[in-house]
Amino acid sequence: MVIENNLLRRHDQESIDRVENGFRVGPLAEAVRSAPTLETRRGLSKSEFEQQYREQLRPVVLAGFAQDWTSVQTWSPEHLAARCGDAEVTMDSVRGTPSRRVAFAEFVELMKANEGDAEPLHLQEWYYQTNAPQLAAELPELDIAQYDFRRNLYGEKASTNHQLWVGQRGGITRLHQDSYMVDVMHVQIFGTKRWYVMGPEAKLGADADGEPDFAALVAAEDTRLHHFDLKPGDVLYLPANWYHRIELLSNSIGLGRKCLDEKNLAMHIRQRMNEMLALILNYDEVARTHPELVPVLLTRSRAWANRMDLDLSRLRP
Ligand SMILES: O=C(O)CCC(=O)C(=O)O
Repeated sequence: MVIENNLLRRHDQESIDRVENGFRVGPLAEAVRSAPTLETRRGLSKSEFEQQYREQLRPVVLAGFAQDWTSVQTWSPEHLAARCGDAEVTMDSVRGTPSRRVAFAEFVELMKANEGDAEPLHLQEWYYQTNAPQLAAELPELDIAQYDFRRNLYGEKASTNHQLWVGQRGGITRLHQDSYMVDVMHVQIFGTKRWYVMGPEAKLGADADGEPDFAALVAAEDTRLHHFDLKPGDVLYLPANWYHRIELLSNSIGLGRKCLDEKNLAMHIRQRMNEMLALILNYDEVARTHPELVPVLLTRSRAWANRMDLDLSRLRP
């Protein structure tokens, strides 16, 4: 088995905890405080976005790009509880914490009862279109996101699997890269989130004592560490494979949507095939070496099959 040398890319709990700890104390925590903010543009046209950012793989914050959305102007956790309180959601699905299925209204009640020093509650990756599709009208398509090639690959349904992220001040989404070479296009709807991002080449190796070498990480030019705050109406574009970690500065609602750039198509397919072939042809080893990932991969594959209306009992439809 090949061991992943870059700690930022490992999925085991110990590595995730070590990276998270690096954001709290030591050289990375210090570097973050003086890290530059991400380039921010206001009033950018679609063609300017295409030429100056997407084609050049440059991340950018589009300030106020979604400021006219009804959701940005009217939503709050309480507002959503009144609109779709019965929808079942998975609370605290953050890695390492036990998750729990609750009705959305209950989640909001628990948030209210949980003010103070308690561990913040977080609802991550709520695929709201499955059980609260009425919300979609207030989260309109972004013209700058039309390039999402997943429509051509999987059909309209599978390409609109946007997620809502709803959480409480202090909540954290730990550093990760998104799978399958998709770009991040995140819309901040309510509250403020602080993002920490690093370029796809960022590498965290071990020092002479076998400890994570955060000093080397922050010294390397490739790391491209930035931090910035996303406010209601702002849209973030992060090209594929940029690492991101998020801290909720207040109670927050964000819309996570992904876009597959056609130039990443081959790598996207390769990753999905790798995943599926490993599960089919090498299940025992995958289950032994990545026990935490197996249920996630199975769930994801089932969700894709479902959205693509595949009949899994037949090989040729
Ligand atoms: O908002 C968050 O906490 C995480 C969002 C995220 O990781 C994404 O949109 O890719």
